[in-house]
Amino acid sequence: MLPKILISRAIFPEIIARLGQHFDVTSNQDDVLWTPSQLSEQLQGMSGVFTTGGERIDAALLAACPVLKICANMAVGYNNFDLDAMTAAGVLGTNAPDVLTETTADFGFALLMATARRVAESEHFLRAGLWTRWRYDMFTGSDIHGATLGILGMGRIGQAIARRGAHGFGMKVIYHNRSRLDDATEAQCGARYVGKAELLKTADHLVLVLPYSASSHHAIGATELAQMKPRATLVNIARGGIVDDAALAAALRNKTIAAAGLDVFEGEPKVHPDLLTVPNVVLTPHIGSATVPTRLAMANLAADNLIGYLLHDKPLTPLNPAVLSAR
Ligand code: 8YV
Repeated sequence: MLPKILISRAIFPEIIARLGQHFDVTSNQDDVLWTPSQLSEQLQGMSGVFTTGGERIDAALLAACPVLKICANMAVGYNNFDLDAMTAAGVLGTNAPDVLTETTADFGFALLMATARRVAESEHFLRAGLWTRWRYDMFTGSDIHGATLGILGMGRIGQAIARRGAHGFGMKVIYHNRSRLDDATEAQCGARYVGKAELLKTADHLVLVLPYSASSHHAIGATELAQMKPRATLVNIARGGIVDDAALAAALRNKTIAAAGLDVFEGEPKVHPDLLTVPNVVLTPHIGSATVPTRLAMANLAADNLIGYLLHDKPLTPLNPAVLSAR
C-alpha cells in the first residue's frame, strides 16, 4: 500500500501527477481554505502533508494526527510551523530555500523601483483621466542609482538584493543582521555592516528581508520610522508583522517617510484599512516568488522532500533534523 499524503491547497497538476507516482494522494484542487479542524480531519491517516505556507501546524493539530511524519512547506519561510511542537511530536518540517532567492530579490527591486519612482500612484492618476499636461514636479520621486540601500536581514535573499544594488545600480549598500557576514561575502555583496540605528538613519531606501519570529515582531514601528529620513522609502518583502502597519500608515500620511512598498501584511490577506487610503504606498498581494519557473521549483522541492523522507529516509531541506537523529 502506498503511503497517504495530503496536498492542502491547489497546486500545479504536474506536481500532483508526480506525487501520484509514489503516494496515495488526496489533493485540494478546489482550493478550499480549511479551518484548523477541517485540516486536522483531512489529515487523518496521512503520513505527509504538502503545505503552502499558510497552514498552521501546531501542537493541537499534531496531537490529533498521530501518524503524520512530515510537513513539507512550499515556501522558504516557515512561521506557520511550530517547530518545537513538531520536533516534540517527531514530525519533520521541511521548507523550500534557494530556488526562490533570485526571483524574490528581483521582486524586491521591482517594488523598490515602483515605490521610489511612484509607478503605481502615477498609473492610477493616468487611468483616472487626470493627465492633462506636463508639470516639472509631476510624480517626482527619488533616485535608486547612487543612493544608499539599507537591508535589514542579510540571508540569501538579502545578499541577492545587495548584489543587485551594489553591482547593478551603483548603490552604497549597508546592512544589519543578527550576525555579521564574513569579509569575503561582504565584499561579494558590496555591503557594509552597521548597527540598526545607523541603518535606519542612513538608508535612502530600506528593504526588509528578515524572517518573522517573536523577536522580529514590529521590528519597524513608530520609533524606528521616526528615525528614518523624511525622503526615505521602505520596502517589506519578508513577512507581515515585522512592520507595525498602523504606525506605517500614520508615517506615510504624515510624510515622516516618503513612500513604502509592501508585499506582505499583518493578518494578510486582510490589509490595514489605513494603508488602503494613503497614496504613497505600493501594495502587492504576496507575490515575491511568483514566477512560473520559481513556483514550479518550489513545489518540486516540497515534493522532493516528501519523496525523499517518506520513501528513502533522506529529506533534502529538513528544518528540525533532530527528528531524524532521534529515531
Ligand atoms: C510563498 C514566501 O509564496 O517562500 C516564502 O516564504 O513568502 C513565498 O515565496 C508564500 O509563503 C506562500 O504562502
